[in-house]
Amino acid sequence: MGSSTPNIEAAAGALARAIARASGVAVLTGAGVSAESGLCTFRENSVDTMDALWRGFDPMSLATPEAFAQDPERVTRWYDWRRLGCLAAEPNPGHLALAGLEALVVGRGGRFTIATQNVDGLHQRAGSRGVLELHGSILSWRCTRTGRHVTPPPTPFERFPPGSPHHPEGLLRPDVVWFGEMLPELVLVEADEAARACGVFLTIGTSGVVYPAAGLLHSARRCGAVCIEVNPDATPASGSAHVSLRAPSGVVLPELLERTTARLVDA
Ligand code: BV8
Repeated sequence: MGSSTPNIEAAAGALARAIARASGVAVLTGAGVSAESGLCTFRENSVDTMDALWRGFDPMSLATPEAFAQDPERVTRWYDWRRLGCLAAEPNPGHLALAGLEALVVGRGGRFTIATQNVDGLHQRAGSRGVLELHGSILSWRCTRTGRHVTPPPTPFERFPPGSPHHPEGLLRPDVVWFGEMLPELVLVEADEAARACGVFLTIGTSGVVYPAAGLLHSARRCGAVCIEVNPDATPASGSAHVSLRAPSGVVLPELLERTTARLVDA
C-alpha cells in the first residue's frame, strides 16, 4: 500500500473495533467509486470514457429541471446515453469489497448502510443490500404528468424526449434528483440516522461539495464516528476525515476488507 500503509492499518483497526462492538458502519459514495467501472465522474470528464458527442460539456448544466423544461430532447438523450452506459458497466472490486464489508458487519450483528449519490445501480449489482439512493436511479424513469414509474428495456429510446405510456401529453424523465430538487425525505432521514449512529463512517469517491449528501460526514463526525476518506485526491471533506486513504477505491477497499477481516480473526 506504499506511503499510506499506516493509514490503512489505522482504518482497518477502527473498522475491526466497530465490528467487534457491533457499533455499525455507514458509507457515503460518489461517482469515484464507479470510475473503475468505466463510468465518468462529474468533475473530470475523462476523455477516454466520454463519447465524442458529449465531450467537454458541463453535466451541471443538464442535471436541472430548468434544463429539462428548456430542452427535453437534449437532456433525455444525455440520460439515455448514461443509462445504457450504466447497464453495460460491471461492478468493480471496490463495489464488491463494500458488499463483503457489509457481510462482515451484519454477520456480527452490526448495522451497515451505504448512502450513495450514484444513480447507476452498481452497489446493488455487487450484492450490497443496505443501499440508500440519495439521488434516485437512472434505471427508473417516470411520467411527468402522472408520476408513475417505468423501467425502460436495455435498449435506446426510440424517440426523444420519450413519450409516457401513462398519459397522452406526458413525457418520461429519469427518476433522479436534479439540482434544485428535494431528496426523497425518508431516504435522507434514514441516511442521517445511520451516519449519527455508526462507529465508523467511510466517505468514498466523492468531492464532497453537493448538499445535503455531503453533510452526512459532518453528522457522523459530530456524533463521534471515526471518519475515513477514500479518494486519490484531497477534497473539501478531507479536513473532516480522521484517516485518508489516498488511492483508487477499487485498489484500496479490497485491501482494507482483507486487513479488517484478519484483525477480527486474530481477535
Ligand atoms: C437540494 C443526480 C433543497 C443526477 C446529482 C442553489 C439552488 C438550488 C440548490 C442549491 C443552490 N446552491 C446550493 C444548492 C444545493 C445543491 C448543491 O449542493 N449544489 C452544489 C453544486 C453547491 N444541492 C441540491 O440542489 C440538492 N437538492 O438542496 O434541495 C433545495 C431545493 C431548492 C433550493 C435550495 C435547496 C440536490 C443535489 C442532487 C443533484 N443530483 N446527481 C445525475 O446523476 O445526473 S448530483 C451529482 O453530483 C452526484 O449525484 C453527486 O451527488 C454530485 C457530486 O458528484 P460526486 O459523486 O462527488 O462526483 P465528483 O465528480 O464531484 O467527484 C468524484 C470524486 O471521486 C473526486 O473527488 C475524485 O477525486 C474521486 N475519484 C476519481 N476516481 C476515483 C475516485 N475516488 C475513488 N476511487 C477512484 N477510482
